[in-house]
Amino acid sequence: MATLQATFYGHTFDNPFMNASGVHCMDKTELDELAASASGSFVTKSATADSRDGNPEPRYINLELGSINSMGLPNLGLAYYLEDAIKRQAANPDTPFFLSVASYKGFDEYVSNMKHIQESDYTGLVELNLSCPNVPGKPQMAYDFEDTEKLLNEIFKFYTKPFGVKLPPYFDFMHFDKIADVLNKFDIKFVNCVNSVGNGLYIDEATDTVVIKPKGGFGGIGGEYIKPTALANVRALRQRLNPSIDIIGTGGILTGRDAYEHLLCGASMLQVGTQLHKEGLGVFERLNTELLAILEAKGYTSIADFKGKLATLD
Ligand code: RRO
Repeated sequence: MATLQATFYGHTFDNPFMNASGVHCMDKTELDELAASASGSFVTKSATADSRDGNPEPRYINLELGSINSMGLPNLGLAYYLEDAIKRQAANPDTPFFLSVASYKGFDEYVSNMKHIQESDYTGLVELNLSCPNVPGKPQMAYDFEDTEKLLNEIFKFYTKPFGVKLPPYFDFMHFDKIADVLNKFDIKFVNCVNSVGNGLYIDEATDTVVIKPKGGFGGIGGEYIKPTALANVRALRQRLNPSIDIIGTGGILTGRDAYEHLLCGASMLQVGTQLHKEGLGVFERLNTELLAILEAKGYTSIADFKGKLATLD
């Protein structure tokens, strides 16, 4: 009998599946529902220092092959998620989850948000989102390699708890090399590849208009459209990062086969965004069943049997 148990930063999860931040994780009720679902773990909506309403609607649309969004970091504020996280951790110390933290204002807010967490009683995992594509007028932190290094230097001056970074997709080997060089200088515990493919544009065939209101219709693309890019980023970073840095694979996971491919590329945990939005929490049960069937058909007994073992043709 095969197991889907996932090992990640010294923790063992029942299975590698979790939500991607932004989907079904805005408040305590949604987080409770995730915790009670067949997901192996979960992550909170990326928090900013102050609560935010986000960008004007419509700001998220499901498409045949994925989704487009420009939510603009709507969230209930870091204090809300942190207080809830402290309570959850105290109630279930052996059930780790991820607290996602971002910044709307840039560098200084990233630092002060991490200080806030450092000074709190929360000792669990933090996913530092360096890749929100939807803040009008603000570039993504992780596309600026110098600033990313400066930020991590600043954070490591005071931060002592485990954290990882959520990255945008990169599209050039030079950029894979550069971000890996930066990240390998620090004791980060994981990277998450990838956030949505930033600033795509979808046009409605019936109306000849864009489909979301913010930023003239430009928004982050998720779902089926982005699986090859996501797999490339997981694989390229697995080949370049220190082995102690685990990888969360995110992007285009609709089926057990998609999950299996992310694991082959070297992911240890898997996040589901668009398909969770489309299908609801039942997606986790289905993905578990489909992935387990693949392991059994191939004669594997655990994820360790094939994780990172993608074959090439040379
Ligand atoms: O809230 C958003 O607009 C958003 C965020 Br913070 C993110 O990291 N990725 C995304 O696609 N949307």
